[in-house]
Parts: sequence; structure tokens; C-alpha cells
Amino acid sequence: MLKILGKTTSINVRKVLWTCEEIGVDYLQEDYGSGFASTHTDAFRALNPNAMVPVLIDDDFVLWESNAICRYLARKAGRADLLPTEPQACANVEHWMDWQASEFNNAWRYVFPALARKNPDFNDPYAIATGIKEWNHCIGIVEQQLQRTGAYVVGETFTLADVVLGLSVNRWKMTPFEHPQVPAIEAWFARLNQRPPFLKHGNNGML
Ligand SMILES: N[C@@H](CCC(=O)N[C@@H](CS)C(=O)NCC(=O)O)C(=O)O
Repeated sequence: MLKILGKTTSINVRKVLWTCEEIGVDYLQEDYGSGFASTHTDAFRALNPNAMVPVLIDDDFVLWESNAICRYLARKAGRADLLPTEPQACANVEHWMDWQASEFNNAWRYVFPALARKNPDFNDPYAIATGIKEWNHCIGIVEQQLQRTGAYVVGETFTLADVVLGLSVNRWKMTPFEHPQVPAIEAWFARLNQRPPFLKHGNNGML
């Protein structure tokens, strides 16, 4: 059976768990990461030299990087609805996934620990204000895209882009600061909320 190493409080682990539930594949999940089993061991670093979660183990195949794991799972299950096989349709999903992991995730690096985790080391008002601006800028890009599609991130149907951005946008919504109006995102969230895997691993009260 598939094994997923990583705590369920991790946004990146929850992407993988949500994807597993969409696919309907059985898995074992083990709590690794800060506050749980240590990733700073030789044994864990042999699986992921970054000492980070999630890590997927599929027999003797080991994979790290949450978005790569989601793509692997979708391809292995033959779920072209989640990740199309046609190159351009696939690229349309992948570029949103790459953007989520790079641009979007970098936008909240300071604001999230400051405002959501209340980490006293993140107390620079200028960095917080700049971070909010950058985060809202990324949200504006998602909002415009959803206004264009009127449904899901890439188009009329749900894909892996909705999984990774669904969790990211959930984090933005739950972090306490004044948020701009985002009607297309709200409508998309209402659509995602109809999916039991999203309620279980995405919009489940965790940031
Ligand atoms: N780019 C990596 C980032 C993974 C990452 O940042 N994982 C965090 C949890 S969300 C982690 O392992 N932090 C260290 C820890 O919890 O011990 C991915 O998407 O898988």
C-alpha cells in the first residue's frame, strides 16, 4: 500500500491526501515533521535530503515535492481529468501548479508566520505590509483567472491545479488581515466545498 510520510497539519501533505481521496486510492499516512516524528534523521534524509514532508513511498519508489507527488498519483491512476495527457492541456494545469509552488508560496513567507502563527520573530510592520500586498497580488491573479473560466482554475473541470491552489487560497482566507472582495474565488470555493475530499483535507479548519 502507498505510504505518505507527513503530518496532516502540513499544507503540502494535505495536497497529497486530498489527491489520494479524489483518486480513491488506499494509503497509510504517518505523522512526520516538526512536533511529530523527526525528519532530521539519517533514515529520513535518505528518503528526502531536504528533511521535509511529504514523502511518498510506493513499494521501492520514493518521491518528494508535494506537487510532483500529486502528478505521479494522478498519472499512475490514469486520471487524465486531474492531469490531462495532451501536452498543452497538461501544461495548462502544470503551469498553475508551478506558479503555486514558487510565486504564490513565496508571497506568504513572512505574513503567514507573523499573522497566523503569531511568531514573535516576524514582527516587522513593513515586511508584513509588503507581504500582504504581494499575497493579495497573487490572489488577484487567481481571481482574474476564475472570472475568465467561471468554474475551475484551468477551465470548466476540476484538476490538480484546483487542489494545490485550493489549499493555498484557503490559507489566505484564514489568515487574519483585511481581505479584498474576491467574488470569483468565493464562487469557486463554494464549488470546492461540494467535494468531500476538500472538506476533509482542505477546508477543514486548518491553515
Ligand atoms: N516544496 C516542498 C515543501 C515542503 C515543506 O515546506 N514542508 C514543510 C511542511 S508544510 C516541512 O516539512 N517543514 C518541516 C517540518 O515540519 O519539520 C513540497 O512542496 O513538498
